[in-house]
Amino acid sequence: MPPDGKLRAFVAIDVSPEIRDALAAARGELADLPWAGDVRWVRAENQHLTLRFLGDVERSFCVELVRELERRVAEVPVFDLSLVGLVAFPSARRPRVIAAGVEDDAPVTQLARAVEAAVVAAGGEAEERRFRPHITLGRFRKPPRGKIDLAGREVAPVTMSVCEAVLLRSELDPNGAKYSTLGRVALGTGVD
Ligand code: 3AM
Repeated sequence: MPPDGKLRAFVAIDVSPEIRDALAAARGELADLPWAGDVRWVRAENQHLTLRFLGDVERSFCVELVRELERRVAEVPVFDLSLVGLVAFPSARRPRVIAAGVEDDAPVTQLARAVEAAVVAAGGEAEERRFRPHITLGRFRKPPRGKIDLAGREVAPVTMSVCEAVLLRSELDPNGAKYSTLGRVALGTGVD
């Protein structure tokens, strides 16, 4: 539980039903692998692309952050996001997470930079770690023995239009996190 008065939050892209379907099919492709039973799979409704994890923050910070996000995210043009490939994070040798990658990091990285600028402007700490866009499919309960091989396992190259970013609250639960939406901010349409 976060300390009194705080909430655990992150900024993300909510994914489309078509992307959820493609992720479910990709998960099916992994079911026969020896380590598949060691993975806690993310429920479809919880799938998203995390732009910035915030940790435990004050409600007042969230209010200020949404204000900053509204200004900065509006300057990022709406873009298409396509799935490509399955990856193990942080590496195939020591995987903690199985995820779908995205094709063309540039637009989503631009959005993540705008989010980062908003976090700092709202009074948050700067993020040191490099942004690596992915959509988590599942997390290892215990690390598999040896390197895992995802060769030949695919995810359909589905595309969605990214029109907004969301600020989500995360409540941890032994049955999986519960996410709720604290705010939504629109990307720019190029029309003033
Ligand atoms: O959906 P993904 O996996 O990309 O891994 C967590 C998840 O991202 C990440 O925040 C998202 C919502 O829970 N996360 C959780 N704890 C974290 C931490 N301490 C974290 N990211 C960085 N540091």
